[in-house]
Amino acid sequence: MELTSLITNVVLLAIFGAIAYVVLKGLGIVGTKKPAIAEITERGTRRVKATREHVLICGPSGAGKTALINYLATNEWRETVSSLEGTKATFNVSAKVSQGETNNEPVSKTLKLKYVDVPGHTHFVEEMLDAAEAASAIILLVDARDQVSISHSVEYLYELLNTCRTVFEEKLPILIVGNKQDLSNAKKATTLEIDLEKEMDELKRVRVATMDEDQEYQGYIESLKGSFEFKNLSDFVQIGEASIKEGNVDEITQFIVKRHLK
Ligand SMILES: Nc1nc2c(ncn2[C@@H]2O[C@H](COP(=O)(O)OP(=O)(O)OP(=O)(O)O)[C@@H](O)[C@H]2O)c(=O)[nH]1
Ligand SMILES: [Mg+2]
Repeated sequence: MELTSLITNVVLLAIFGAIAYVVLKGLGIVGTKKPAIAEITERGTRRVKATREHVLICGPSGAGKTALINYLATNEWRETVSSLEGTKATFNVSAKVSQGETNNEPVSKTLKLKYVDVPGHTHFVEEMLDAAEAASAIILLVDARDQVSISHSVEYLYELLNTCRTVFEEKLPILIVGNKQDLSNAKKATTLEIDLEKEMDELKRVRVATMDEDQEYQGYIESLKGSFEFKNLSDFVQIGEASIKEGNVDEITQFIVKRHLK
């Protein structure tokens, strides 16, 4: 008799426990999994935990993004037209890199990686920021002989450093490339650097003046006290040169391979 009532009590307790768990789970009190990506939609307040599985190629329209992705994939130069949508592709990229401190002889390394090229039009900015937050490295292309392209590239850099909290806090490597060095009036990396710094200060002035007072998150550029200087970001932002047309992409391939070597 006693054994029967004990079993009955255990069964009743189990049923009660199960009902309580279902009710508490429904209320979100128990059993809720911590999301990998915080569910706050405001980009600046969100830090994205991503798998970092692609190299992002971004920058203003006409800078040479599609030309670069084609060249890296095929080793051949092809004329391109402005893209209407992004491109995703996986292919091998090789570069000669030095190994460690004891052996200075550069050796050739080949890595298979995924690449994403996001078109340089304003309606792709959100797509570009999503791709940037999940990237393992970022290549920001600029048409180095075009002042408009240089000004627009600063807007991209502003978004990457100021709006993408993940990019700045995780110091995702960024290579800014002054492309079209085969053209006589293309700016070299040193001149480009000075130009970009000046343009960034001007853009910061405008953006801070029009900033929303209730804005929760202040990005790197907005919270800068003095002038914008690349030397303060030298641990993850570099400036290089290329001529995709002439196959001069060594700085780009070295950047990619070095970044992904284990
Ligand atoms: N002279 C020269 N022209 C280049 C070079 N790289 C690209 N171009 C040309 O620049 C133009 C724009 O190149 P794209 O690769 O289509 O530019 P994009 O950045 O993909 O532009 P969107 O798709 O509009 O965002 C094309 O006419 C290319 O042939 C280069 O190194 N030298
Ligand atoms: Mg394109």
